[in-house]
Amino acid sequence: MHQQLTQRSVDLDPRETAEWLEALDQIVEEAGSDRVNFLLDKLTERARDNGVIVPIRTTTDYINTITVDEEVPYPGDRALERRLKSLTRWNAMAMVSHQNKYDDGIGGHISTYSSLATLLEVGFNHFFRGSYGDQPGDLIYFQGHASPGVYARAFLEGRLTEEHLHNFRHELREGPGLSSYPHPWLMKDFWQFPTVSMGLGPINSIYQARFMRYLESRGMIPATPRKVWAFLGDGEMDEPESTGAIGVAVREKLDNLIFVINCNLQRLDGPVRGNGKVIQEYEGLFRGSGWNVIKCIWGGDWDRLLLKDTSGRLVQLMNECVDGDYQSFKARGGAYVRKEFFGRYPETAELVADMTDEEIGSLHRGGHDPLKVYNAYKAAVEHKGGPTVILAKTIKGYGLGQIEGRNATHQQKKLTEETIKYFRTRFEIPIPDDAARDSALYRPPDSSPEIAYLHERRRLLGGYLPVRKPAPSQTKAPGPEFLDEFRSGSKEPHPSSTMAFVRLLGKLMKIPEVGKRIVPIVPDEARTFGMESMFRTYGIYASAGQNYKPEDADVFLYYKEAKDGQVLEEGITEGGSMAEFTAAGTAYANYGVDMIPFYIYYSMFGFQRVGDLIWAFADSRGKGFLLGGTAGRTTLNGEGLQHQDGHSLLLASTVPTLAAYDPCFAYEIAAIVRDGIRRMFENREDLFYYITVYNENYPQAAMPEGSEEGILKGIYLFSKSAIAKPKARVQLFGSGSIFTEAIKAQQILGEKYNVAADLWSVTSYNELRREALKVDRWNRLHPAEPAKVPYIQQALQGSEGPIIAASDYMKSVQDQIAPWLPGRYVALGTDGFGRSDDRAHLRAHFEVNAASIAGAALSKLSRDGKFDPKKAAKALVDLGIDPEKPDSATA
Ligand SMILES: Cc1ncc(C[n+]2csc(CCOP(=O)(O)OP(=O)(O)O)c2C)c(N)n1
Ligand SMILES: [Mg+2]
Repeated sequence: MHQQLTQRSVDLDPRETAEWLEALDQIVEEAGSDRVNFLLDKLTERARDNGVIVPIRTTTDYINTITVDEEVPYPGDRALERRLKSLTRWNAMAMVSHQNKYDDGIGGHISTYSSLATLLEVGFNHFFRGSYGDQPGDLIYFQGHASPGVYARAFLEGRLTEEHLHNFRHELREGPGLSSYPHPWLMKDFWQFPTVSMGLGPINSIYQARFMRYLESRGMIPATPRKVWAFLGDGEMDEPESTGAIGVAVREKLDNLIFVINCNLQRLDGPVRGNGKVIQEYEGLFRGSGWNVIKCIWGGDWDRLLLKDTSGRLVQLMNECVDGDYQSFKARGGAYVRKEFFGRYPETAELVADMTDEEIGSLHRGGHDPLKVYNAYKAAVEHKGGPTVILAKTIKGYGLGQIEGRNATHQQKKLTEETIKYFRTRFEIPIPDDAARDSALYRPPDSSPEIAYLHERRRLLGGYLPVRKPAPSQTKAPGPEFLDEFRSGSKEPHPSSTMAFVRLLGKLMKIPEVGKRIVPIVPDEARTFGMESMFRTYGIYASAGQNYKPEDADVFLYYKEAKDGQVLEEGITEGGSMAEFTAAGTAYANYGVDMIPFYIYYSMFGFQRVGDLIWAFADSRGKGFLLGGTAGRTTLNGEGLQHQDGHSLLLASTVPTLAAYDPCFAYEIAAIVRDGIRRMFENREDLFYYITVYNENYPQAAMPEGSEEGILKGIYLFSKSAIAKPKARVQLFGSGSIFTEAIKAQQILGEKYNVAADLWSVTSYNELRREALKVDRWNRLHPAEPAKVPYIQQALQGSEGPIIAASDYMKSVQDQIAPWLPGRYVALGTDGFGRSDDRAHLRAHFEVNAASIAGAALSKLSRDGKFDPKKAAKALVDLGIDPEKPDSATA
């Protein structure tokens, strides 16, 4: 294949070729591209009929996609822009180098930005819009490790001060600091998108572009030419998330999306594709998926050589060399390139006979040539009907002398004096030797032509970027009457908490002003959760509308797709759904509109599958509700080990801004959702919610008077035992579906053993622990003040006896509050792998059924000297518990 390709590049009969090409040009001109495609198809067909093997080619020669005669001249002041770029380069380098000199090992990256500088600067000077009239501007995902360059530009713009830059990676000192990478959590007025966990930028940006269309289609924002730009590393593209959703962008015709892949041919350890060509690989991948692919490989100084290349040998050579070669060419300089590259063929050696080694060594790559980059961007912005990817070839560590293109360049932080001097001379930074040695920052005065130019360009483009500017709240949370429907409990047939939630969501969607902001998101599980009626009522968002008659068209609740559909049916992609949830949950900041996403999914396929996307959501100050459906290790019967979730709550506890709840009853969910909307959207608090919902049907209880505060804080007394003269007293905690087992245990204990059991519904161990830790901390830091009492202890004030805390989650979830209940606490939970069986067997296996709860109560009472141990042992047997059965934790 390789041989075939290269042979094909050699033109055996240039005159004949010219005739064919001319004929083609004429048809392009006279009849347009449809006719050309028709003829090409016919030609291919005829060639195949004649026995010619026509390979399907998704790649083109290793040259620029945009030819010289297609280029427009550069519209900006090249000299001033070069100066600005050099200054940005300098300050980025100086900032990192300076910090590492004074704080050894503090880190930072120089070489990523040095490869990216032209790609960003052309964007800043000509493309990135800060606003569209009164609408927010373009959404830009910056390569995370290039943050020093973005800071350096903001410094030139006067948006960051010298103090900021001197506090790069010193966020905990006096004065404002700069975070290592883009983090909206740490720099909330600056960064919009956390991108440094490789692969999240690509998938999030695709769904951002899709969500932008959704908002436009639903009339939530006006349609603008706004773009989503994603700057990505070529190594980063290895992540499955990076390419996993590229088909979505084509299907959705996202011409508002531009990927720019910074192909510096290296990642952290070495070459991305030493034995191949990363640009060709991605060209094939993206073009094969239907993207508009623009390769920007060679700088303008190659044009002359390519023009002279009548033999086709130069293109052949370009095609032949692999990235490992190209990296060596850059790292080893001009003489080496003359010998090892051009020297391979007499024709190519001849092409550069009139050039010095130095000239050969400094032949540019496309990603470092502003004219080439400008033309690539222009073509991308003007492209209609689908997404564009620009594959720009660059040099890692560009301008850093000895470390240019070296395998170890990624980790370089401290530069030698010699490198700094070289850099200063190469980029003509007007600062004296000693200041250079000291990595001094440099900003010309505001009156200088370059700074004036910079401000003018940004003014024309509508403002500075990046900037994060949340709009004021537009949301009023539903009032207390929202709970009314759920206060009195359910009637037969009793619903599950999932059904109750779906009902609640429907109710919310009917409230004017709030309803239109709701974004239900499902990854092909709507029917699992009983949400299919929403398809018909609200429609499934489909950018193309519905161009077919649905199979179930004659049924009232048919599968309705619509351009203005409200439901986002993402298909089987938890990653994609999470990315969509992220776009929706940050719309308040990025588009200036409050959108309230509810993403409901199989709880098992949440945190452990897309945990990093959830982490990034938190970093983004995202707001919304995650609903872990089919929750619990024993409530989801039948499914087994890979479906039954007993730990998502524990994982949820690791996310600082996530309030996680494990409610049992409809009114609890209603209270949590109502308060959630109030806190997140009305009050603009930075948090989001995780709520488990189960698929077991049981009576939804009536709401106990005065329980709302406890529901939100994490615990409330559901019912006190009515036994008059009990032998002993215990407290039973229950969460989620397992609370129904605690209710049964209360009965068993009372009726069979005359033990009084008070019942507590624990909606959130996570929240209780957080509050208690906060109080403890305050007490620790204020030893001279009266100690405050954590809510969990306040709530349990005066309660008597041991506490048995059961849930459908691991014991560690319950154990979170054990430190505040010393000596009283027994946790029952679902440690261990799930099993395929029914609920009764599962709950017996994991020891979270009513019998196990009752047994645990008696056992603990006996240990406390409140119940005869022999009777307790007999009770266990009577309750059907085998004391010698295997431990589910290790079974
Ligand atoms: C998920 C993830 N894994 C690993 C890393 C560590 N890491 C940071 S940069 C980098 C190499 C990046 O290479 P590339 O994408 O080619 O970017 P370049 O710096 O070359 O522009 C790695 C592995 C990370 N940030 N995220
Ligand atoms: Mg790279």
